[in-house]
Amino acid sequence: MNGTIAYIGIGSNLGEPIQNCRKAIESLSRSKGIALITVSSFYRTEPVGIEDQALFVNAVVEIKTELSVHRLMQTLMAIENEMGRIRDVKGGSRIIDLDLLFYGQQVISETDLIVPHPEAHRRRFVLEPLCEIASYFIHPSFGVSIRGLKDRLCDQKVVEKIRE
Ligand code: PH2
Ligand code: MG
Ligand code: MG
Repeated sequence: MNGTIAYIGIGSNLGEPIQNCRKAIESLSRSKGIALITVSSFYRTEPVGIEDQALFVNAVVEIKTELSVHRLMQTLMAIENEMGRIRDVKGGSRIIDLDLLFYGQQVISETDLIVPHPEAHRRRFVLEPLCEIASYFIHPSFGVSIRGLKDRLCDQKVVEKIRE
């Protein structure tokens, strides 16, 4: 498949978070115009932002996609909705969260679409799994590798690989 390499952040802290993440990855792999390339380990992570909520399970996947960035976003949201995602409290508990972290080297700043994800470089729960599968990837806004960003992180929240 020709297409663009993209990275998707996956998170869940409701119900069965590991199962939810697996199910979302399965749905991604079945989606038209998306080829799954690599899946990181799963990580148990302390909540960032609203701290009084359950621990998250987070992972990152690398895909290759023929979809435009807007179509890809629609696909991610459709999977979230199919899995019963309820959008109430911003940053609150969720059955599944699929965030577009990077879409090739594109930098997009529209009212409803910001890529790279504006928080990606500040979050250990993103950079630890991402570094596992794409340490060499260059953040298009900063010109720094994922490894470089991870080494400079201020976020001291616990991010622990789940041994399966
Ligand atoms: N997602 C958030 C807010 N806080 N914390 C962790 N550990 N993992 C997440 O995926 C997460 C979060 C908003 O999307
Ligand atoms: Mg998110
Ligand atoms: Mg999200």
